Amino acid sequence: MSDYKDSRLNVLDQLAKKQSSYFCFRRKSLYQQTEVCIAELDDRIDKCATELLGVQQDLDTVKASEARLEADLKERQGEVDALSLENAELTSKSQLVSSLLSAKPLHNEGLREFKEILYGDFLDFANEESALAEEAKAILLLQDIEQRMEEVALHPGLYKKNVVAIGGGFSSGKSTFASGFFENLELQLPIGIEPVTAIPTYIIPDSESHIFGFSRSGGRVPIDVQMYKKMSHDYVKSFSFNLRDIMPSMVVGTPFIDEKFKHIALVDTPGYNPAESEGYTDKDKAVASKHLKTANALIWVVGVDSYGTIPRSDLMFLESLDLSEKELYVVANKADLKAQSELDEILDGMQEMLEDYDVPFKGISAYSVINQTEYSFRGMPLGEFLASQNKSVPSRTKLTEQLTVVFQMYLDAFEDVVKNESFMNKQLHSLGLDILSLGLDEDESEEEKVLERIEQLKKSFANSEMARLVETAKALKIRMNSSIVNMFGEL
Ligand SMILES: Nc1nc2c(ncn2[C@@H]2O[C@H](COP(=O)(O)OP(=O)(O)OP(=O)(O)O)[C@@H](O)[C@H]2O)c(=O)[nH]1
Ligand SMILES: [Mg+2]
Repeated sequence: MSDYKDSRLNVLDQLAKKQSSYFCFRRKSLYQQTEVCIAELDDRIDKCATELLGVQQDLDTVKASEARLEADLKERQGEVDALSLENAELTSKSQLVSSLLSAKPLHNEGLREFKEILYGDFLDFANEESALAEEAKAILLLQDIEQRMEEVALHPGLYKKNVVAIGGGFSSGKSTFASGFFENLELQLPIGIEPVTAIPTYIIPDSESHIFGFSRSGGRVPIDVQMYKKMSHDYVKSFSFNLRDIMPSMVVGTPFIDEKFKHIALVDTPGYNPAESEGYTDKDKAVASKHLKTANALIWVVGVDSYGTIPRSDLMFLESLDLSEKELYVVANKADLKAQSELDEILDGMQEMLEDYDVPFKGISAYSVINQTEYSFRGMPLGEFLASQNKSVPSRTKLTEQLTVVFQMYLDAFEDVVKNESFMNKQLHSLGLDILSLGLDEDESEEEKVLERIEQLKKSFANSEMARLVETAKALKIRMNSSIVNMFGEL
């Protein structure tokens, strides 16, 4: 029994040994296989890592070129934006130019008649007569009437308004002063430290805001606020010609801050003395002068920051304007930049200079347009002067009066000639009588010859020619006056 048991154990022992070496062998082979797998996997991981690195580098390259492209795109976009802005600008400029060139002149029969007489029969008459020494002045006065008629015909809002022009050196604050009257703060005249105002602008109180440009041919075109804001010297220069040649003036109608200015129309003019650099500023003096001359009153703005007094060139320019029919007020602007003690000295100095140059003025105000504050004044204060200008001036009456002045100049000149001729006639007549009564030597034929020459001289001093010219002048005045009446009747 025990032998059997032992042999069984033996067998089992051997079996176990065999089994164990089999499992060892299996495990070993599995282990080896796994190691191979791991090595393969490591290999693949390395390859993948290398590939990934490559992909990463590609990605970086793509990202870098994407960034470059984006920057490029941005640059191109900027260029496109700039080009479309330029294009929009050019389009709006060309639209303005073409609408100005094609603007139909507003037809007014009275105005047409006036021009026809002025440049036809009147000029013939002026060429024929030689009595009036100041003929150039008479013609300029008639051209002033023509200009005023054109302005009123184009913008009837000017009718009955008292036109107060704002003049002065460049950058003295004229446009800022005029903008001070606007109720609509969105709408301001272009201002700046460089010469800004290039095109004279009429500013008329109206219930709504609107802007028009006047064309050379007598038409008008609406101008939008955005374009208007750009209407500076630089903008005018940016056209390849002088825009002012086809748009000599503009009108801004807008509600005024105060009802008490309802009868006033302002004219903002270019500075008369811009730096004579490139561009069209050299003509500013003539343009300013033309508009200042036709206004009823004049506000002269001086920037006290730059001069501290009225510059001599201002006084000489003022002297060149005929101020006899106009009221002048001087605004010593930018007074906020000076101490009160300096301001009184400045005003005294200005008053003295105006008196030295014999320039009549209603007052001088040390004023700050920006602060709308008056610090001191001589004569009347600015507010009082403006209030005194708030009067309805029927343009028709004013033009008729001006016409009367012109023809009176002719009639006075003719009267002087007639008086002189009558005097000469009388003298020649009495000379003839003296010769007859005294007798000239013994020779009667000589006496007759002298008397005949006296008769000829008397004929050359006969008044008939003058009487005809007086009649022509009177007839011209009646015709021109009725064309003025017709023009206003058509408005
Ligand atoms: N300190 C101060 N600056 C002012 C005053 N009024 C105007 N200015 C400034 O002066 C500069 C010129 O003003 P504008 O109104 O353009 O002058 P302007 O006389 O119309 O100029 P042009 O049209 O170029 O002849 C601008 O920078 C204004 O801001 C003021 O009362 N005080
Ligand atoms: Mg200006």
